[in-house]
Amino acid sequence: MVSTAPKSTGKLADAESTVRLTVAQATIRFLANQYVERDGIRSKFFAGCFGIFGHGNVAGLGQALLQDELEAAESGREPGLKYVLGRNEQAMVHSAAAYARQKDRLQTWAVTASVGPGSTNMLTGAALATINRLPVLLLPADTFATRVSSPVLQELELPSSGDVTVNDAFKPLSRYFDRVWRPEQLPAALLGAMRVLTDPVETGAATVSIPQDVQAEAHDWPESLFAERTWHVARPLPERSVTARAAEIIASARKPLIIAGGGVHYSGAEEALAALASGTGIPVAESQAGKGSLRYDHPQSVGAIGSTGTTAANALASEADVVIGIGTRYSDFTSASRTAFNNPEVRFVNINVASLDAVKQGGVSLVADAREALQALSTALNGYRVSDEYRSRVTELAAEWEDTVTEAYKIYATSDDGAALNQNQVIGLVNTLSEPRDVVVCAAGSMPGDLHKMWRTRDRKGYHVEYGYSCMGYEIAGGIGVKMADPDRDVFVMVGDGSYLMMATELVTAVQEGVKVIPVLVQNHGFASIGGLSESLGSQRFGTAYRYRTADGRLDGDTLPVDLAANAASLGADVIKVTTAAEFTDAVKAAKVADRTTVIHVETDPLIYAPDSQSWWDVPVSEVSTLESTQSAYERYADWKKVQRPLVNPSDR
Ligand SMILES: Cc1ncc(C[n+]2csc(CCOP(=O)(O)OP(=O)(O)O)c2C)c(N)n1
Ligand SMILES: [Mg+2]
Repeated sequence: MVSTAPKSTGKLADAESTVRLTVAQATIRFLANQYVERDGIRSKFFAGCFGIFGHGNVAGLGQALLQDELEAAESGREPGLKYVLGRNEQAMVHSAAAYARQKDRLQTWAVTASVGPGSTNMLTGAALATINRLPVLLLPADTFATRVSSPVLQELELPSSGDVTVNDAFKPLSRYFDRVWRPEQLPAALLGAMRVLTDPVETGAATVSIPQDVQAEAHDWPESLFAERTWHVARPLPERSVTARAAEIIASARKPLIIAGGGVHYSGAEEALAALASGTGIPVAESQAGKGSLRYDHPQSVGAIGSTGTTAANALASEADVVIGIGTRYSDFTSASRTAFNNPEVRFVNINVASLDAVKQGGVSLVADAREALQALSTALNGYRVSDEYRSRVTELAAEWEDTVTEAYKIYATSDDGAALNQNQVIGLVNTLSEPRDVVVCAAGSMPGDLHKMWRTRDRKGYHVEYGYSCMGYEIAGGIGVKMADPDRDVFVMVGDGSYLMMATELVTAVQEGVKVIPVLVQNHGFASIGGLSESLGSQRFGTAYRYRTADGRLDGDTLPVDLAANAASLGADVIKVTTAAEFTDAVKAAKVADRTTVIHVETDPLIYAPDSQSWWDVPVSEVSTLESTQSAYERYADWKKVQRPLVNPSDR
């Protein structure tokens, strides 16, 4: 419906045509017309809108999505925003974030939730997206702007303030937050959200909170609001003098080490990185988000670094005289809680599009797009090569770790005599039975660390472990996002029983949408990860196993008669229950040819761990205790604390 402003006199004569729509209808129409462009490639920014309706959005955004879908069907076009009904608001945000990651942040989803609990269920998802620097647009509904019938259902009603609602909790978790109290505020709010979502430095959760009455309110919008808009995703160039300084430091290095982070992927800098590594011989270690920056068998690849690193990367980090961070946040897992870099002369060169990360660890901050910076550095390094001796050491260390992994993956004859598999073997089987382009997804428990160490990544988008927030429950929802983003790949979702129990419900969404994922459900009756951590910290695995409470009041009775395979089947998935390696192999083959979501359920022993990475993670231990186990753990803790480096490296002073 187009109405034209009266053409009476003067300025009014030039007034733009307007369209009368509700705030919600205008929001959907605007979002459907947003595009991004990078390197000359343009694509729609929103793949669709996840949603769960309640009274806060059913008649506003819900009505607008319905109208969009019906109008599209009538005119034979795709809906502006495809609607997908999720099962849990947090999970929908995970799916959107995973989708964005798989698309290198060039496309994402909007997520609409009802007022109150529907909206606050998205808070965890918002934190995850912001921490992982992944764009998601959150559209929580809010209580009435007019407040005529306050207090309404699900209203916070603070005695100290009239304008605070539960949605204010999104503010610290969002890179952009606005509340649209009046229709006139909508264009600025949407443009603000788009600016942040498409900016590689700023990106994260963007939240536009729309009160339920405002969603349904009509307004005359200028037509230009709905014109196609293309947002350019920038590749900021490195400054020439800083590149020269960085190259000078690298060229002086005898034992340089690159740490590749998620920024390598988002910039699409893998080839530039491989060229630099091959040309110079500088070894490349990877953070969780950066894993897959190089193929695992690239001559300069030394695999994972840090607390869950390989012995190869950690040995090289310990000696390195120049560390070159590329697109890394230097989380505690990457720096082994600042115990990884032990050369007293170590210097840092940090390439990052975000100055926040570029200044970490001190040293030279090359604030730029990773691909651009790597290309500039390759030229500036002009023939620099590491010594043959260092090159051979890298090769040897990498080969040693590969042997360790081969051993951990090994299936012994006894494994096929009905003996249970251990988690290393499960990872090995999935790795060897999957195709190079298939994707492994995980987030929390013992598997992220084990995958970081041992997964042999063969494709740049083949490894997807969410480890900025390490959020239990992400796995299945995230797997759905990955599969929607990249339907040609099989998606293996590695999910522990603990994580599964937190958010298995998205299996229903996978079934509904015909999105096929392959969850590998590792049942070890509780928390192998936190159990092991607890033991190492002197807390004796207290409260980490799913067991009956016994007569003496402790949670250490028999394991519970819980059948997660039956649970998955009840949610509509196909399920294959396996014990042996042979059965596991058949199950993976069956799941790969199936066109439905197929869960592989396997029991493992929580007491068999991945090979040690000779590293540390700072988790404080009680300084005083009546328990001997805690006292000796504290002694070990205190020893590690002595190795921990202060915030700024000495060489940077
Ligand atoms: C939402 C959330 N709550 C708590 C934690 C802390 N935590 C990390 S791993 C873990 C246990 C995971 O259990 P499971 O999924 O069975 O994996 P396992 O440790 O057995 O490999 C817990 C409680 C978390 N990461 N996320
Ligand atoms: Mg478990």
